[in-house]
Amino acid sequence: MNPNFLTVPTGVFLVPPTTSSELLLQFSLILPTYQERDNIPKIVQILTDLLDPVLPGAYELIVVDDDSPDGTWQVAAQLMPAYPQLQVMRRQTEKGLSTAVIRGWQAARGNILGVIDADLQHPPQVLLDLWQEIVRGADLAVGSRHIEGGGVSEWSLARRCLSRGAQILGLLILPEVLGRLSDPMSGYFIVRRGAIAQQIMSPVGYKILVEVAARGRIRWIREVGYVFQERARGESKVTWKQYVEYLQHLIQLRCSLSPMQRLMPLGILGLSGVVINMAAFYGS
Ligand SMILES: Nc1nc2c(ncn2[C@@H]2O[C@H](COP(=O)(O)OP(=O)(O)OP(=O)(O)O)[C@@H](O)[C@H]2O)c(=O)[nH]1
Ligand SMILES: [Mg+2]
Repeated sequence: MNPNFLTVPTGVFLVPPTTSSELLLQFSLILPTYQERDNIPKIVQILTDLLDPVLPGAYELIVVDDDSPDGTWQVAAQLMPAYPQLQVMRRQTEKGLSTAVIRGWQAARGNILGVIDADLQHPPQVLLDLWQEIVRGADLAVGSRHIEGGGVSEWSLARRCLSRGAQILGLLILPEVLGRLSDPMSGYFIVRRGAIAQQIMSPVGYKILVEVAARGRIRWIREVGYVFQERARGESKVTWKQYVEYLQHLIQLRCSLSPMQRLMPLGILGLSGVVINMAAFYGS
């Protein structure tokens, strides 16, 4: 088997610590995929053109595909000879966006870990701005649709309401976590390995950022605005199931955060975050 073709055993979701001598790279970017065969060649090309000048030989792209029936993993694997920084993971026994990202990070060799959608809805060039924020010292750099420079392109009113409703629900259940982020629903971010290393992660569903912000040791967060693009190829996988899983995820986190955090769900930090976020809702 090609050594770049990864299989990671299932188990506890621990990201290895930074001190490992195997960590040779600066940056590992995960592209979770399901049924994205038409998007993969383009996004790999764009990301390579973007990152090669900034991090020559010091980064990797890891496609984590859940055995897509359209053969996304095969298409990605065929690209590997042309892109030495590309690795492909095919998962056959597990499914789910968040766990795919963590699987990718478990296999990653970079000190900085990131995630980007593979369907080109996250503008790739924003990655360099996120990277700059990490270079300046942030533990977590998040692409946000709800700050200056951010937005969504052609979302229906129903989808906007669902997205905002999900955010408000999250603020009510986990204010000390979601209050720190203007766009906790974002799936576009970079985090220092040290901030999540050896933290047990057990995300459910789509919202991996919520899991990282809740369980990571995140001191400094920076946000960069981005406009969520419309899909040009392939189909969305979002269904009602993701909203149910999101609620399940919030409750699971609420129950498992430390007793101190549990005692003050509406503590000063969280409450100020709620106020700021509510203000942002009505302002946007
Ligand atoms: N490995 C893996 N990737 C997934 C899974 N579900 C979605 N993805 C990928 O995660 C990214 C985001 O999924 P989308 O379905 O596009 O969700 P979205 O961008 O939030 O919503 P849309 O605007 O409706 O497309 C894409 O790259 C998907 O291919 C999954 O179960 N496993
Ligand atoms: Mg999408």
